[in-house]
Amino acid sequence: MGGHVTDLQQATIASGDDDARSGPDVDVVVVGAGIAGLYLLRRLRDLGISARAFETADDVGGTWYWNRYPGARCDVESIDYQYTWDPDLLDEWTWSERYATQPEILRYVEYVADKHDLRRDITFRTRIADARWDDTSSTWTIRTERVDGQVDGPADDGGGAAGTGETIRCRWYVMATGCLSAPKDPDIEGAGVFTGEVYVTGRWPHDGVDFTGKRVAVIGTGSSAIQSIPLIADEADELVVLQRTPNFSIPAHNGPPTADKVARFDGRVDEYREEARWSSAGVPRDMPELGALQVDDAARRARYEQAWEEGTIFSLTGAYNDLFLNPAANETAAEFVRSKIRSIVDDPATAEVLCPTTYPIGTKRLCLDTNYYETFNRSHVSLVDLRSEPIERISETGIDLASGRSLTVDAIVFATGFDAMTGAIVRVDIEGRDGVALADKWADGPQTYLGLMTHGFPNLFMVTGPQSPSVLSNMAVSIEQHVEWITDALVALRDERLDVIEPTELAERAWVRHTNDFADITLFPQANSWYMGANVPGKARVVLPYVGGVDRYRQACVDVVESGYLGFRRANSANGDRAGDVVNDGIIRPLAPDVMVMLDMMAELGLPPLESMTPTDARAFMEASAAMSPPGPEVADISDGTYPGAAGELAYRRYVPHDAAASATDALSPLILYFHGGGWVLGHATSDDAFCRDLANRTGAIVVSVDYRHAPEHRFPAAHDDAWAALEWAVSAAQELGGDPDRLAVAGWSAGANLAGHVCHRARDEGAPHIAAQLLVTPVTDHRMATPSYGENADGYVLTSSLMRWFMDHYVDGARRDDDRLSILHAHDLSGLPPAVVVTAEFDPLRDEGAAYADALRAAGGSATHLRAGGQIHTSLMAVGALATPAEVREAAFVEFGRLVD
Ligand code: N01
Repeated sequence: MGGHVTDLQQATIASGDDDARSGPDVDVVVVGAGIAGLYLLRRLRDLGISARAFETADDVGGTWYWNRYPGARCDVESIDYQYTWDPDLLDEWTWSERYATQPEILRYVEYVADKHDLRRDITFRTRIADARWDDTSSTWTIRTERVDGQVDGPADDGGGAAGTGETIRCRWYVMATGCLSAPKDPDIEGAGVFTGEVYVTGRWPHDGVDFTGKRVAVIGTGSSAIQSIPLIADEADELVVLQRTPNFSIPAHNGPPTADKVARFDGRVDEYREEARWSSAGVPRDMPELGALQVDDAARRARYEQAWEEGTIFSLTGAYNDLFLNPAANETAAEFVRSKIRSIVDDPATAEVLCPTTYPIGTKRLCLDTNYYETFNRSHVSLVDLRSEPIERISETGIDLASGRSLTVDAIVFATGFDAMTGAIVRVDIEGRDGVALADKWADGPQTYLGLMTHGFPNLFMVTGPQSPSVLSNMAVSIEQHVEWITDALVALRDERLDVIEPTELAERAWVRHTNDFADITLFPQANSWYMGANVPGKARVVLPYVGGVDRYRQACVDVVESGYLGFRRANSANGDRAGDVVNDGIIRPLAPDVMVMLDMMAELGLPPLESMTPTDARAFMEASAAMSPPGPEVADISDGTYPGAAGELAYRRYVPHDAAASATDALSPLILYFHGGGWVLGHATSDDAFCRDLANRTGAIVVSVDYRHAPEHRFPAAHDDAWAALEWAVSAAQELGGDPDRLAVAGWSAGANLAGHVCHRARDEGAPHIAAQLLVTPVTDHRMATPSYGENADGYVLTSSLMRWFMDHYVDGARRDDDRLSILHAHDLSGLPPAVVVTAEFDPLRDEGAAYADALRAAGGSATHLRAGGQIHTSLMAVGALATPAEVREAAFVEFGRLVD
């Protein structure tokens, strides 16, 4: 291989580097000859990039080579789970069932390997002993080990004895090792002492097993167990299933592909596949528009029945759009499946044990079965609930339970799962720059950029790595996407005469955060699942797959490339001093994920911009939107009234916090006078209702939200005059409102924050009243509308710069905008003002003027706490109950403000 010079090496050689001239032995080393490894080999070959693959097994197939247990099938329909890169395969291969069995899928993979002559690039019966990055030559040195004798496990789990291998130097190193290929170590005492037959589902004997006449125990009730149990029960004399956590399973209804599916696929294969690539799970589906709680019980039941009959892992949890977000919605689907279990299983006690109750449905991978629950109606099948009767140890003859019972069996089947997603990667000894071991870097959970690469390990790629959609998607689609992204990245390097690629620390940190934040807005973290690494003792508990969906993820990968490999350092290995490195540092998805989802939904609705409406229509539109928002937290009391504005009576709403009611004494609470947002044009005393409730509860203050006159009917300074009138009234009526006039504070959002800021100026100028503190949430402070944040956030984040101009134009003439009352940042004097808490949002045209105001208050000798809401937009903090990610900064602001007020 050493003498073989490819196009890619040629690009490096042309740069005149001596190290490169000797060249690596091969461009790419691929680990694994499963679905991913095979496509990678084919594509690299087509691109003129040399590659060698290493595989522990003695043939191709990956997961389909190892998982030969009875009943093993793919839980994604065969129409979806097949290669798309060779379109002729569709004519050459006919699947015999809707869900193909493992032997059929393995035959398919073998057929593809033969057809494309891929085995010639694969060294079988060989595992990777270690891999080391050399920063000087920018190559990986890989040492392999021959697996002599019995091959009974994937690369990294010690199957077979080790023999001498070889040492290969390559430029790029790709782990195509699969997400579920490293079996979990048996963590049951005595696992080695049993003298009967022992089987592990993920390493089933190639000749099959005959359980006829035998007493068999199956440990575990995940997908592998649920698929195999009915078939083992067909043969065994006695079968005992040991269950620690029950799983949700729905019937696969296997058979020929359904008419619906065929109609959707046939005759429009290319469109279908494009839909799959841009779908949320890698399978085309109609996305639900409704939440589960938006329909009545009968409609919901009918929808779930339909999903049950449909029989796909996506049908039930995809029945409504909030099943992964809202626990109450999820519970409706969970209870539906429990009712099915109770109706199928004859013995009520057994049925209850089989009913999952400790985690939301879908947060452990849903199973598809054929007669699983029915199997427990067979007289020779029994179930042990390990939660009430744990395993004490495995003995020579069977399994001893803590209850004192001993199960004597002839065979034990371990269906105990995998060290998923990271196991197969970190079990290989991989050392990156400065000798850092990947296993150490990932000790507290994987850190990747896009699940494709990891900082400090240049030129190391992962196919469907952690923090990519992988196991939450149709793997066939995700594998092809990754193989294509990786090979495109190599071609781009070649085109630009580069050969090193590595994510930056910033990009990686942001992606890890994005992945975790996304998981945190879903119910996934609530389950002790292998998605969370929770099935392996000692493994970091962190969400492993990217939960944002195949479509969003693919778009991120596309955007990274279209932005010139954003978040990557790329280099030519000939440039030892790094001077010529191409570094495009940055963050691909800086918006908080729930904000991103909300903006996507708004974009899909194609709403007209507010500034294209009349103020009347814009107000009606805002009212209609507000009606769909969550109501906000309960408070002890709400009352409405009017107060004397500068030109007549105006409305207010008073919120009594829980604490004030609980104390039920004559003691007065702090009083917060609140001014709503809406650009002096929109909104009213109750339009920020949810925020005011939260403000009251978290500060323990009485909050009084006041209306004021709006433009264009009432132009500047009408709203400012009303704000002052409201303050004077609040002081005089404080005790009546239950508030302490000596602990009076003001708060506001946006234009309302501008009013709150203004009344502080005027109270100082007039010597009274005393204002204890001011809370300014994304305030308007500067009339010029010319800060960098106006340019950066001009479009797309609800408050656009054109909408802000529309507000300003309606409220105040250009000539009057530098008035101190409006342009509080440029007021003649900023000293002597109440202590302030100023919150700014990263993606807000008003960000910089809010920050400048906090700075200016401090510069004038005052106190100002500035909280920056990273990843948030102008409206984020108001979305109480609707957006999860702004809650942290909102609470921090309330805590600080509450401290100042009290
Ligand atoms: O593994 P699992 P799996 N004592 O981790 C139990 C894919 N797959 O191999 O939940 C007692 O789901 C464990 O209990 P608990 C598919 O994505 C795909 O079945 O940890 N019990 C659990 O019940 C699937 O999700 C197909 O409390 C112990 C079981 O063992 C993934 O592979 C087919 C135990 C393990 O279930 C993994 O499925 C099969 C102990 N010490 C699998 N340790 C397809 O259709 C573990 N358990 C493509």
